[in-house]
Amino acid sequence: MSSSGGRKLAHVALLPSAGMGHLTPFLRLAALFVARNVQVTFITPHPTVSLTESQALSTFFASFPQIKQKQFHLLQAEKNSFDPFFSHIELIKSSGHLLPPLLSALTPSLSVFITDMTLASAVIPITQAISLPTYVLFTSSAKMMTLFLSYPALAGSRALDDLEETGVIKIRNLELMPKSLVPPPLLQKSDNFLKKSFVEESGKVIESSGILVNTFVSFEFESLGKINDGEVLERPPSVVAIGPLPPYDSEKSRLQLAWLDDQPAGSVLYVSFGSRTALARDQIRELGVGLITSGSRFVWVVKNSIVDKEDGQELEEVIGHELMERVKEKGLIVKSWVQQEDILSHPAVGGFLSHCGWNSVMEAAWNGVRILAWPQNGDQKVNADVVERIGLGTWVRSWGWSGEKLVSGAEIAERIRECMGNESLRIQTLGIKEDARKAVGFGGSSDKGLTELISMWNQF
Ligand code: UDP
Ligand code: G50
Repeated sequence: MSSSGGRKLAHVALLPSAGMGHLTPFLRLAALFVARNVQVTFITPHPTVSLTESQALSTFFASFPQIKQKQFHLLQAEKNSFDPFFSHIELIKSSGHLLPPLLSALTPSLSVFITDMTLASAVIPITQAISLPTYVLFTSSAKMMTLFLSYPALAGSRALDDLEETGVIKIRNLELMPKSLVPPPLLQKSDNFLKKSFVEESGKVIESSGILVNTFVSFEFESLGKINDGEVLERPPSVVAIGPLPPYDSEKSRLQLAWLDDQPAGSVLYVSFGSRTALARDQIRELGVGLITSGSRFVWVVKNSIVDKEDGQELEEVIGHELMERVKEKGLIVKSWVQQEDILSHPAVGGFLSHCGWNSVMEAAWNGVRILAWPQNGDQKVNADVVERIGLGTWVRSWGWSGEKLVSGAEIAERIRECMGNESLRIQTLGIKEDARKAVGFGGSSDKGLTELISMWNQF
């Protein structure tokens, strides 16, 4: 705690997990805290998986000199063939015993600790031992949280077995979601990272002081209600919606945008599958054909490998010379990190072909850009379902999970045309943008949630 003019101020430490999808919301939350005079220490697991993460950290600390950075040096990584982001999460967890000396050296002493839902089982026992109130930032949807919080009970019952594909997953007679939305590893009989993670982390998250979630009340009213009214768990930790976490200033680069500046308002489709999803080569090429045939203008971010450092191939090798030439006529194609916020906030951009990683969904809502959902893995179908129900976009369910089938260029083109030409969807998404801005604006639901938390922490 520190004092300023006799008033106590909270000192909060943040510990994010691996990958941009987890790091970005933590950075945005830290920036919000600074704007509200909360003292922030940001703990950075070192090394990071991707180059992008280390670059984002450098830019961030240069723009926020008032935030203290503490490097958390991880144990030596073992090389394995497992998903690099999941194996890094394991590494951060297994380095947990190195945290106590780092925390006890911080001055003034901490009022509150905030960590990611994927690290709860390693962090909470440590912070409990020093009586440090600990909150969890849940970086996916509240709908996903209903599944996460009930998973230990579901996995211990027969609720996940013997269900038809169309069957509905229920807990204590509450309908959660159809089985078809659930991340496939959670339904497998054999052990896997996600199952283990859901059981271990969920069991500890319920011992936290509370959960912050990057969503907003009007966007996920039903799921937030189910949790906070005790329908999912009898005594849940309090769940506070604080989103959409707004981008901070240094995220905006204003580079790469010359081409967009010359396009008519709302005419461009932005195509990206996030920071850690590479489509199969044949699917990348069908997507290219689809984009060209759709007749729409587009900005296409092609991702050829899961981790950026390992992607040495030239764009032309990935999509082929002929396609490359045709694509250039109508679009901008890149095979590098782009500032998504710059693109989504550009007036030329009207649509977003997205895998529905939750950050992307919140960013689309923030900017009022309609989504053509193409979920690939993990929590993305649950998120796509939220998008479709609230009217932020459309979803072709028959396209299936990643690798289930090859979706043809002709079909992709048709759906792009439908989405870009959908005037009622365009108007609806502008309404969602207004709701998003209201939620974080003065007196809005997310603003109030965060204000109440901070004033409580200032008393600690
Ligand atoms: N992102 C970006 N540029 C890219 C790819 C991704 O800025 O080229 C950002 C995107 O804006 C979002 C995050 O990286 O904030 C990705 O998180 P998301 O939850 O959408 O998906 P994930 O990458 O975790 O699958
Ligand atoms: C990433 C991924 C698959 C996946 C998820 C990812 C989620 C998000 C929720 O983020 O479902 C989640 C909560 C707790 C946890 C892990 C993930 O321990 O590749 O399903």
